[in-house]
Amino acid sequence: MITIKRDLFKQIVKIIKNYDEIVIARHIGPDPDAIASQIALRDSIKATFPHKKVYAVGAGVYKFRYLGNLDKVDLKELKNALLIVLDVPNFIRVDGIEDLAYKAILKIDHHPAEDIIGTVDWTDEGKSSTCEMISELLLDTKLVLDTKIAENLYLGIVFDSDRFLLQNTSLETFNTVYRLLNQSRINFVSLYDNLYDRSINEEKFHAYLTNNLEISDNGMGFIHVTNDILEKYKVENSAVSNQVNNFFFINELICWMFVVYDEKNEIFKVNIRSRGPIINEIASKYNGGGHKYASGARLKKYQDVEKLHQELDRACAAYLKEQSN
Ligand SMILES: [Mn+2]
Repeated sequence: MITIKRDLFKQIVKIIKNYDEIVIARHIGPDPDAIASQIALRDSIKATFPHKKVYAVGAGVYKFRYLGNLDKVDLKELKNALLIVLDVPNFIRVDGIEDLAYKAILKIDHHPAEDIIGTVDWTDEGKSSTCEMISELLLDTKLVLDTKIAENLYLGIVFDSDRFLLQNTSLETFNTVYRLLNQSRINFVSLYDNLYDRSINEEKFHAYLTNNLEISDNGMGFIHVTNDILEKYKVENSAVSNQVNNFFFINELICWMFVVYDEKNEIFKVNIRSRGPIINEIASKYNGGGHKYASGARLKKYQDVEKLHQELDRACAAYLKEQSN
């Protein structure tokens, strides 16, 4: 381990040691990486320092309940808390900390940095997942790593890297996964039942997306899923974002955006993936952001959805032109 990393890990353990009240938060609309990293780190800190009060906060998601329970706590009661922020770079997307007056922030994240700057800050865009980072931290410090913690971390890495298919997968990812599996000896194959469990309705909905995706000459895919369609296929709004990673490796498709209207928040939720042009810089102009090749946006007006679509299509055209040169 290089010295810079060792110093960083020392600082991380030190700030955790310094606080007896710790609140661990992550992004709204959480995925398995967000929830698994949060629960794994909570369980590890509690196992290492039994006297500490450690809470994993934010709204729970029923389908990820196998990862473990989140905590219900009156944050107003906490007077001297450390806030640990995982898997999210901006305050606006942190779930469940409105009532918390924290004293310091420890941030661990693999998204490009935005407005959250940790008192101790480990931001690394090169990592596949926050769970990969937490795995390294637990493997290389005295923080406890038990079976359940290792299972959660493995699931987060597998989910965010999409089974090591995505660009964010590195040699270090495999090295960390090897060390995680070697040390914990978990039965990782049996974990896929939970992660990939889905209904036939979701599978039929996937077929609907395939059949109705519009693809431009530039390889730009677009679909706006209306609420009628969600009702017809008896799937939740979140089924749209859950499907977006299933469209990689299609010959005619280099970038694609899925749009769905969130009635509760009166907003169009846009999910974008690319295996051509970099998209997060474009998404950031439309109230969005994320990773270079996996981004999203939230838009009030459908007009802006159309503008974003056009801009991405132009980026695809430019990408294709560059490739042919
Ligand atoms: Mn993540």
